[in-house]
Amino acid sequence: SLEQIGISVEGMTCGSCVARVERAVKALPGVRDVSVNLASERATVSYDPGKTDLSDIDNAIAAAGYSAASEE
Ligand code: 9UX
Repeated sequence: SLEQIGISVEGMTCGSCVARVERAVKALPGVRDVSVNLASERATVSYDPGKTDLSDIDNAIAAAGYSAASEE
């Protein structure tokens, strides 16, 4: 089953940053939907916890060059 989580993302300053974060998270297995908001500095992610861990999502955002802190 899918779970929806909010993630605080720091370091995004333009629309291309948003696209980079979305692309990085969408590439993970089990991720169904990603929505990133530049103004609120938040990502909302729907994913299958059986396929991807929350820490994998944080790590993917960090590897893309931004700072992520998921809020469960
Ligand atoms: Mo925009 Mo973001 O020129 O890493 S892509 S600042």
